[in-house]
Amino acid sequence: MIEQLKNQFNEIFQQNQPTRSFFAPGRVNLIGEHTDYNGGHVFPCALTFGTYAVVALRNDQRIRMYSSNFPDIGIVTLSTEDSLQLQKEHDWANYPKGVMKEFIDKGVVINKGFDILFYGNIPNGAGLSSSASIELVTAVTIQALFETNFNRIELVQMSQHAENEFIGVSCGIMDQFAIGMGKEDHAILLNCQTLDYQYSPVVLENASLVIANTNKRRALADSKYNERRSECERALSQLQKELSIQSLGDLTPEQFESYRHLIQNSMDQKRAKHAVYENARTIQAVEKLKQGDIESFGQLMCDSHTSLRDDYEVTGFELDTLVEAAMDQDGVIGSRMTGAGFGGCTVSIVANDKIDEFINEVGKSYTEKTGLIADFYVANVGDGAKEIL
Ligand code: NG1
Ligand code: MG
Repeated sequence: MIEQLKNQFNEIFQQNQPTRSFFAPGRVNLIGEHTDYNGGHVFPCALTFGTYAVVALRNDQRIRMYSSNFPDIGIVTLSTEDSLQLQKEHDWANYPKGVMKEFIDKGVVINKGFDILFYGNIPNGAGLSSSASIELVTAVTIQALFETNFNRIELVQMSQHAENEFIGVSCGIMDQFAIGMGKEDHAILLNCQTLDYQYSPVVLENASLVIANTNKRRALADSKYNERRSECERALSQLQKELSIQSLGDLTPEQFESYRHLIQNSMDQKRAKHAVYENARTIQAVEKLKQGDIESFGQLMCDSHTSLRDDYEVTGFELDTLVEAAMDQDGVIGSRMTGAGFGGCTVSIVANDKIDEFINEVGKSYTEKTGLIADFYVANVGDGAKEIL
């Protein structure tokens, strides 16, 4: 893969300086959905597919960027001299530009040009975080090229800040954290309020994680995402009239039940209920996984989906159809939507000897009901962003 990308690099940029190569994975969230911006816990893991960057310094001040995924856009050129007024022009290039701007804003002097080629093999816009993946691969590349010393969590926060400010998506920190801090064969239990975290081995006995892409575009994702955030903020501020809490993640389900009457709007109440219960479910699920109780972990995944469907209302026909079809199969231990919702992917735990049947049967039933074709990936849990040596 890397050899191929290096050849393409030489072809596109017509230069033969020694290159360095970097990789940042995509991620899948196992449980803890729409809890990150509510100060709760999430439990994501890094994947083995993601975004590659091949880069070489130049002897002048030009920065040239190319994505193999968007050949029609061609080479995007900027100069180190105008990099403070990074223009938002080319869609994909905004991600690396936004991250570069974070370095510049922290006082890093980008005084040498470079050529960089990106290639990503994550399905785009599917809730597997292609955006955070290109952000983090840029962050580790710039750190290496300009010999800066930000720690991992700083790189994660700079990437999230780039997405918030430069791209304009007010996401929580889950994606960048999972991708920046990922560890092979482990998922990360992250407290999104304190950033305390612990790695937990993903040991599924004779089963695997299977990701299914609805191939339904997440058209509503951004507007509804922001709407859910506001609903939760409103609920929180009404609870804060009697409770000294910082976020919905501070409440147990029992406390929530005693105070939910403070939330005036019944819709806001349902959103807050999801956030509080989902946070509790996530902590419980990780306990079960540690005890080797995969069945209970799977049940909690299903409960998470139900709550996202009925209380948070972010699933939709396609995601619900995939999860229902999955749970009708033999050897399926749990299944839920993953990511923001409204389309995108599901993640299921499937017994290894049932995976072929799962892909055939779930795929068939999904197409019958929706007219769409789902893609399936058996996921391996990989490392976080790194240089490929
Ligand atoms: P996706 O849509 O999967 O990238 C989004 C947010 C996360 C988190 C989840 C819901 C972005 C970039 N990320 O994930 O921070 O809030 O939804 O749990 O929007
Ligand atoms: Mg994204």
